[in-house]
Amino acid sequence: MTTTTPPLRIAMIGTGFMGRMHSQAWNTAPRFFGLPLAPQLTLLVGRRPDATAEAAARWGWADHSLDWREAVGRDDIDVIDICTPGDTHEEIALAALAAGKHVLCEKPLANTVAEAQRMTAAARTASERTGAVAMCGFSYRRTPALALARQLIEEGRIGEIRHVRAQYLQDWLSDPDSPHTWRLDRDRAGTGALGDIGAHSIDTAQWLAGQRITAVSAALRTFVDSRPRRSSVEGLGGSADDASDRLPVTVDDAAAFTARFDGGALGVFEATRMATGRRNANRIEINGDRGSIAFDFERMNELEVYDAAADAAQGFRRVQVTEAQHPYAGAWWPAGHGLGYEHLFTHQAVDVVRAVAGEPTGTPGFAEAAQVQRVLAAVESSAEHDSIRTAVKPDPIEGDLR
Ligand code: SOE
Repeated sequence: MTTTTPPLRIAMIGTGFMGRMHSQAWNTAPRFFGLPLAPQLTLLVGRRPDATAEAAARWGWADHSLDWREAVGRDDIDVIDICTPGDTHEEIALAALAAGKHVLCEKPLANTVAEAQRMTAAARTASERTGAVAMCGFSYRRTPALALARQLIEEGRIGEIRHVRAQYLQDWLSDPDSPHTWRLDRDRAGTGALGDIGAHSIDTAQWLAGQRITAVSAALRTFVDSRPRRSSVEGLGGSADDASDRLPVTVDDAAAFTARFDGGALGVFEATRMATGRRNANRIEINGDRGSIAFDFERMNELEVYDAAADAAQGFRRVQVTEAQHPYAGAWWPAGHGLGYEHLFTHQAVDVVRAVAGEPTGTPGFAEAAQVQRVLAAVESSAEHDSIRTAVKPDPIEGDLR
């Protein structure tokens, strides 16, 4: 970036976990990557006056507001970055696209398929009319190890894909007195573990395999159906002052499903916030007829690779994805020094800037994210139909098993 690099003026809506993360990303991206446009943190929109002013000052936003419509209406804004709960995505995105802005929207794209479809249609119209970029923040695509996995699979290194095995395991709700959050409210979040983290697995699986999910068979479970009202500011986990003042949980705590892919692969998926000891284990393994890849975000700088022709005597090889030639890695530290969760969002900001400048980095777009939404809806529908009453059960046991 030089002083003559044209600006890309960002307004971000939301000051929670993702607001913090995206703020660091917009700040960091131009410092480490050569970018065709220079992101400018122009306007931060929050809900609480003091907290929003404080966040804007801390994270380097030039201005702040309590009304997202101000961001959409201002001529000095190019990109609207939506970091709010899912029930607000459609309204903000539609207004932003109609106003000729580029949009980056946090995942999942929406709370329902109908919303996602309207957002996709609006993105298509805006792209034709103004060249607007509309991307959804499936940030794990920007993990160097997963981007490398995608390259290897595209090169045919694991051959024809037979199995996709994806688990996204967290444990921040395993304590029944862990406080309530908007993420546990169906009206605000759409679904629970399914849409919040299972959506990442669905997106990653389809993107890596280059195949689409065409059928699912699912079970959803809510283990704790009420949680204490949170007295402090929004977050994940933590504690509540009064465990007896409880709000209902209206989403799933855990989801499990099998899936068929259009290229013939068989998938097994699991998403949970109840896997004690697993903080953020976003894992995927893909087996092809010539080899396999395996990844666990808790070891995010590594990719396990198995080549059936070369590695039969030793099993999986552990590739440290920290070399300059690996995706995104060359912009950072000397080999072996590793990256963290925040780098995914910096890479995402880099790809948004490049997409606005016309490079083919603007994926996933809204249409692709809406397809993930359809899979989420299919999982929910399957789980409803395959309830414990109607599920196929093994023949009852006669006598004991001794
Ligand atoms: C909470 O489950 C959460 O912050 C998700 O919302 C993110 O998408 C995931 O990357 C980490 O966990």
